[in-house]
Amino acid sequence: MNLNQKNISKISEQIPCPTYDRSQLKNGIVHIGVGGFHRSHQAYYIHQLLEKYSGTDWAICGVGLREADRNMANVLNTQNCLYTLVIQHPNGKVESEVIGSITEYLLAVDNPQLVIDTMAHADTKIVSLTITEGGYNFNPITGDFNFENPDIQHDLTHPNHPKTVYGYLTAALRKRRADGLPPFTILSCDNIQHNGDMTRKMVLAFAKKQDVALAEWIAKEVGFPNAMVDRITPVTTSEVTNYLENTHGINDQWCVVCEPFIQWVIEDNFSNGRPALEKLGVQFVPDVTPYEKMKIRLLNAGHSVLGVPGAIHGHPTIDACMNDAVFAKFMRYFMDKEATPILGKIEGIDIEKYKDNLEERFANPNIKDSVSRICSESSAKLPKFLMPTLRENLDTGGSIEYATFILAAWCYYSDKNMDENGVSLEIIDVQKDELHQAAVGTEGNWKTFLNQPEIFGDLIENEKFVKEYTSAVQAIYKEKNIRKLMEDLVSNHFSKWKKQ
Ligand code: CS2
Repeated sequence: MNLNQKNISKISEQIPCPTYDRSQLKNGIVHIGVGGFHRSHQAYYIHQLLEKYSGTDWAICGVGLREADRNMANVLNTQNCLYTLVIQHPNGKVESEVIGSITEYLLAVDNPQLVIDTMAHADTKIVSLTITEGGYNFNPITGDFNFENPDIQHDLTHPNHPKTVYGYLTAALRKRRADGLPPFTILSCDNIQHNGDMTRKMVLAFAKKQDVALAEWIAKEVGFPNAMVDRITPVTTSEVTNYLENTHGINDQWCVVCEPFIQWVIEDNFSNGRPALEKLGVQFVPDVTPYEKMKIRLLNAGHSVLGVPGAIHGHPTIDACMNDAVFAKFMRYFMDKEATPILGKIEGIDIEKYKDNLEERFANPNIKDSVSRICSESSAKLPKFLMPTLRENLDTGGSIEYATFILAAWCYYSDKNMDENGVSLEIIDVQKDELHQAAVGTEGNWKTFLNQPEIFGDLIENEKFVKEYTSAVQAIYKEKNIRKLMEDLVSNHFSKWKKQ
């Protein structure tokens, strides 16, 4: 059975399918960046809203901005935008459900005007984004908008034929303003602290260059809620696709697999209405800062702390890392000794429980979250997830050895391109070549990798950090046994290699 609207009644004999009338839905949300995460998280919440409560206003029109999204467009369009969400519990229980909240998928490169018109349509109340941590186009050192990006320059001179998210957002807002419509809310769903404030700063910088009056209108009228999003969503593998085919006879070309845990905390700052997501457990709070900081500094950083050395050692997945007592302990010590002291107390949250729960989530044996996904785009992730904790500990005199060890491991990973067993690594990073170039030659100059100010800022000038980094990187290159060094660190025998 191919997954599509026509086959829904047959498929519903196998697994739950939308019971609401999809043909009656209006697209209140346009979402840019329809990856696995959007489909396991926001689209799942909206699906539940449509399923449990009446209302037709908040369906989703998905948008892909890049040529690389063509495959997704083809699959979703042949499946009437239906897909199966496969929720994998740690005890082996599997819950599969067909999600129907996305009603349309547009590939922007094929018809930019259609995307602008859809965003500018009166029904659209929210434009949400998962464009990845690296997708916001800011200069990592200054935090300012990067006008040097050729695509941005193109968008500034071709306002009606944009390529970037900023070109689309401003083109659609310009049209709404001219049409006398209220603007949509811009809702970032990426793992960046103060993601709403940051998006606002970027949109305003771009808009101001194009049209000062438009920028003023945006500044006054558009809501940019900060939000914390959470659900671990690994890359879909053929194992999951085959599972659906073999167990239920469903042919879904791009199902999504995820953990049972789900969380969304949002500042209630919407300029044009919002769905009643609180009915589904979404938390609306006045200030999301403590939640996002906790999530990014523990969960996302914790992932990298396992993933980077995991890749070098040859652990294929995060649960395999957690199954290795040395890795699990190393990650917990990082959280306890370096991340937690910086977080301080968070009102209403038991941090110890939060960390215990993270350990369980990471160890879920049915998630199989590949370390290659976790290490992907480390050049955008580590400066956001890990380095702020390191810097704050440098300022306060706190421990830096775990975070620093991970940066040293990242140098080795970027340099060697293969694990310690000689198996080549799948490195996915837009900066892959630059990282490799920066790491080559480490053995002649131990701190050469730090000569990347766009990533490390001025850390190379910090004596304490450089000393710690140099001993870690030397040990990793010389010992060629990262697990052993991690074991030394967690069992306090580290003086052995630190003195070298
Ligand atoms: C991961 C996240 O990208 C990463 O490295 O830490 O994708 C993580 O799985 C999600 O943020 C979970 O909510």
